[in-house]
Amino acid sequence: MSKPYTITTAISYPNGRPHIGHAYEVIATDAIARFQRMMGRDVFFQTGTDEHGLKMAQTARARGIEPRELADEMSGYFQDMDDRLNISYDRFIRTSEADHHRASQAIWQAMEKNGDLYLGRYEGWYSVRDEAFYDEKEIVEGEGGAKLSPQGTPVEWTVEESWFFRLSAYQDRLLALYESQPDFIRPESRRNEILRFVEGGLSDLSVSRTSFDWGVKVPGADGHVMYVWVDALTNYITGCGYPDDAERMARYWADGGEIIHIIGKDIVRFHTVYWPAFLISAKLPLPQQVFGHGFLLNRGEKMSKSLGNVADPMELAERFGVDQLRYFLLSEVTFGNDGSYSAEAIVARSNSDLGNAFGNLAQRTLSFIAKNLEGRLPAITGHDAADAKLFRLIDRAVRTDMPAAFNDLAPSVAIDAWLRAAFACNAYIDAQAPWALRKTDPQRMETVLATLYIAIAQLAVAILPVIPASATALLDHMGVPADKRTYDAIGDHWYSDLAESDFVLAAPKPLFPRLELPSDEA
Ligand code: ME8
Repeated sequence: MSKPYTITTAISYPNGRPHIGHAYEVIATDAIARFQRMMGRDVFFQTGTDEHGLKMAQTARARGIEPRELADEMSGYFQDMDDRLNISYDRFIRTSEADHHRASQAIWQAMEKNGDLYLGRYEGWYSVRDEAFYDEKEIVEGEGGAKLSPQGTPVEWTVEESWFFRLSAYQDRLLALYESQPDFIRPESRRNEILRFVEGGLSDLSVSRTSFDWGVKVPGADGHVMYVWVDALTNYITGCGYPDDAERMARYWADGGEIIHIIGKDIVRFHTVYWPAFLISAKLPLPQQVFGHGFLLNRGEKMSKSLGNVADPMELAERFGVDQLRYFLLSEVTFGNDGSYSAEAIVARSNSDLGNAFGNLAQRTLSFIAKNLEGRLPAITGHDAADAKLFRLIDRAVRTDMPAAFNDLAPSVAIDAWLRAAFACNAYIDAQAPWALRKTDPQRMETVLATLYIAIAQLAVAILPVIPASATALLDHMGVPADKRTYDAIGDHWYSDLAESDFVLAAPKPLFPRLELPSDEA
């Protein structure tokens, strides 16, 4: 049995409804988790909501409700979105849950035992929007002399009694980590950013707050709640059984284990500086990799509530289809780079790749069989060189190129290999022209159709992580046995058994109906 595979998204602030950036992150992570499961891995996939902190407290106050009420309401929208988008999470964690409070207090005590926590007084800048402390040297001047964080968010001068974490003592250990585990931070551009930041020297980190009480209580320190990022980061080990379930920890959060955090580029510092320092201090294993994906922009512009261009992922899924949206986001954007989306780009992608390249291929082939052979699967009478060439090409895409790309967290590269294989099938069908063979060589026609049937099934399996519902519907329709729906098993000889069984192929319905844009958007 291969090693377990732990993969997580960031946990989102439920101070508003989910936006397309949240959908993007969880879809990408879901595709990778689904891929790993298909490779036979024991996967633990966690996502959820980050419910404490000042941002939540202030949003709730502005609405005249309690933070818990806000969290309950909004967290529900995130879960609904995940379920609607077919996200195969194993746990949806909410940081307000009891086991998470227990885990956060346990890691706190472990860091305290290691001598890394001390009581002091924080005087400095804080950004509520980022829930982040900034050094004086990082602050920039905005319009009218306003003080801004390097992310461009407003900061306020904050003075309060606070516990500190001795982050300054971790500079060398962190640099040694980045050196010995070059893939700890990906992509490369993010790694360089963090290297420069840590090489510049680290200040101790304020890790508790006394000016509000919406958070995890600091053990033994009345009036203190943990800084929201301390508890937020801890969510990853809560889900792995920390601190009570040693067996589960050994499975999903072990030294040398494969533990991957998928997050956005704006929160790489928290995950690659603070988080490993907390874990080293608490004597816990470190993740293997933190991947900071890019941002999604609306037609190239940053989304913001004031611009009114924040896309609702549920609306897009409703309008274009869940798999169409998933496919678009994963194929259009190179993982790690920023990307742009627009209604017309989703429509164009879906029509060209899913509709024309793959959907039509399946539609043409299956309806031809259903009609001309009355649903009996075509017989194979000796494959020729063209068939063998097509099989080799698909085998390479499905069993070599796509797994390599998914393993490398590069879904767009995997999709590219898949699409090229679909193009090859289209070229094959045009060259072989089975409709012409019907009169001249019906035996060869059957072999060609059978070759296509097998090829289409292989392509459907290979794209399962990206468009699980449509690919499953197609495989069900085609009668492909459930135990053959993996990258390895789909190359087995299941076809002749199916052809000899009493399976009858029904006339197919179009998988990806052509999408149209309303004329005012075209
Ligand atoms: O940062 N495009 O929560 P969050 C792509 N609670 N990704 C985006 C995006 C965009 N336009 N906007 C945001 C938090 N994201 C913390 C995380 S983890 C222990 C705590 C990504 O709701 C963002 O980078 O602001 C992050 O990975 C995730 O969405 C949640 O963002």
